[in-house]
Amino acid sequence: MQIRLSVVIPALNESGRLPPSLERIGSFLADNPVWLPAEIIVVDDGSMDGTGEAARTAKLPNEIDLRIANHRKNLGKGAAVRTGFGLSAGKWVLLTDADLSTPIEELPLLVSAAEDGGVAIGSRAVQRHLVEVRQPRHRDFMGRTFNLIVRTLGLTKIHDTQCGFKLFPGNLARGLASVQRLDGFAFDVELLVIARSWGYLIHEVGVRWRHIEASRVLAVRHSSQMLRDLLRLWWWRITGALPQPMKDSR
Ligand SMILES: Nc1nc2c(ncn2[C@@H]2O[C@H](COP(=O)(O)OP(=O)(O)O)[C@@H](O)[C@H]2O)c(=O)[nH]1
Ligand SMILES: [Mg+2]
Repeated sequence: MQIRLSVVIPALNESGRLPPSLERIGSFLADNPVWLPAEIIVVDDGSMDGTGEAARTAKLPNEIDLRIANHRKNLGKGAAVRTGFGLSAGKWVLLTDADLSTPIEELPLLVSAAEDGGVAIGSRAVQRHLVEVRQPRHRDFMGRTFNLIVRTLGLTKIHDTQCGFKLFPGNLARGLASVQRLDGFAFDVELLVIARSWGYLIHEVGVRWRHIEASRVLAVRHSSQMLRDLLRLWWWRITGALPQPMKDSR
């Protein structure tokens, strides 16, 4: 029977928060068996704290297959998502952060938005009152500036490309995995720009979200990498170097 849902979780040093998150996802899916059989793919991106082994301790229903991929060294969230999407087999692929800043219970909202075969992405910008715990001020500022640059470069009109809760048709996710190039945190923009250029609609959906401490994002290092990557993406776009649609991506 085809896997209905692949949940892809990029993980860096998540031995503490990952097992409870996996169990929460497991019990949500068990309560909503339309999603079964499902698989959860954890991509341990060169963690130093035994993230992969910790993930294996989570107790999950039998109809959920837990798969763990390892990068020997840290390659970045974009690279981890590429690995996870490439391994996925589901009709739908959900990308979620290990800390479940957006609770898994918001999945049905994305599903209804993606019913037309498009992509549905969680957003903190369309219904701001759904943000239960805001990010620290400097992160909020970084996020707004990043989005301003994304829009100024004409990459997309989406207001929040960076929320870690996105639902893709499975074939699209696998098509993206074979062409996506950015390894760092700007990969979300690249995925959305390519998907849009292949004709997929992108639906931005207000979801609940709460900031959870212990971020892996380093303000200076990651902002400069993200800026450089946005410029690369812009360049690929104006020079026609974005990937052509895959024949089987739809
Ligand atoms: N694979 C991988 N995942 C990462 C990396 N950095 C962050 N993550 C994951 O990306 C998700 C979001 O990270 P988090 O630190 O919560 O970011 P924040 O919520 O934006 O501050 C979590 O699942 C992290 O484990 C990385 O370098 N590689
Ligand atoms: Mg987080």
